[in-house]
Amino acid sequence: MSDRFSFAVNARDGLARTGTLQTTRGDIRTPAFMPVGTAATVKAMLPESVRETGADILLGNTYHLMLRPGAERIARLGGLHDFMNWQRPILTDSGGFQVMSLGPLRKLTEEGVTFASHIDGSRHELTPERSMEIQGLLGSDIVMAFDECPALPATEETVADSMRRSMRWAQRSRDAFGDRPGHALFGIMQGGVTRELREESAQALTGIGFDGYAIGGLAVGEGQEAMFGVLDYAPGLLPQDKPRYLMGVGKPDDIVGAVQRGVDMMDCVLPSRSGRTGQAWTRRGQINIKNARHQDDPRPLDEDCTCPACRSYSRAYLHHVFRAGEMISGMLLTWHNLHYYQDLMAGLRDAISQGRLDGYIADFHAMRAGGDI
Ligand code: PRF
Ligand code: ZN
Repeated sequence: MSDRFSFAVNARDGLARTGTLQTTRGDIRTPAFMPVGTAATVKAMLPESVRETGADILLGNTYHLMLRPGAERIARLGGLHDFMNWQRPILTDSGGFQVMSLGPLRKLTEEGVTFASHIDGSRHELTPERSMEIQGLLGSDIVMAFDECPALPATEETVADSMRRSMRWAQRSRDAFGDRPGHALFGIMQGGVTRELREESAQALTGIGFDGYAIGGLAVGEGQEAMFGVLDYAPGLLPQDKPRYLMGVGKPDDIVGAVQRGVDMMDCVLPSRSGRTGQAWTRRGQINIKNARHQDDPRPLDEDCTCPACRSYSRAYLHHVFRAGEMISGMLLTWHNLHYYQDLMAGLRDAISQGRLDGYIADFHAMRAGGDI
């Protein structure tokens, strides 16, 4: 690990922690939510607007960028930060998870995975070594080990075999990554919802040694109760002094529950994707802006929100532009949702620092109404 990448826990409240991840491209305040910038853009947002919502770091995807525009091209153009005009930290996912969920005609072997592009059908291969190479070409600050994530429910044997292969791939990822000062490599725990498999996976990863540890293989159809069941013990299997990243999570109440159980980082397409489909997330619950009952409503989405959508536009306007298919609809709702998510993270960080997380979480749940508000 480089001395230019470090993690310090500043305060704890129960199992929750707040801290700072230092990188050469700036600090990441944890617990952190990472907006997803799959195709070298957080859809519908300028990078400076993403920053204004409070994001310290973005997530990018090996799978999408290797297919279009290509990792070698991005490297020739100066790397992903310059290419997309985001100079702060970027974490890139390693591609295996996206191949399995998006790539047709995929074939998994011990070596890696071959698949057809979802864009033009061309054939490609990803291995731990190639994934490390691509993430290096992109210039990612936090590189993820190459893993495989089985969809749940799956038999325990399937989950065990897959986890053990991911651990062999984790070692190959570590070897291929080598020593890259200023760049971090995170391992990814697998093992489904089986405690013994999670323990075996944690042991394998800590034996190899990573700069941070992700909890993968959750939020893949097991439901929140089963996910929290794993999160009740999984963070505790990982080193106390390293960041823990829960991949692909989640809804606001998933995030709150994960932070309460000791998770430091998360990412999810939900705030950006649902912004484009007319869903707004607020402290009081969800708003479906498509609903006709908003068409005469002069109020903002949330009176207390300071985002541009809430400062300057009514629900009636947001309803209108959504119905009319105007681009500003996705822009405003995405901005609001990302702002809400970052506000939530800032609230969690403050509450942990001040030792009042339980009260914060009680208020969080009490404020929320069911259904469309
Ligand atoms: N592995 C990787 N990326 C992921 C996941 C995983 O298990 C998940 C599971 N929720 C989301 N993204 N590499
Ligand atoms: Zn708002």
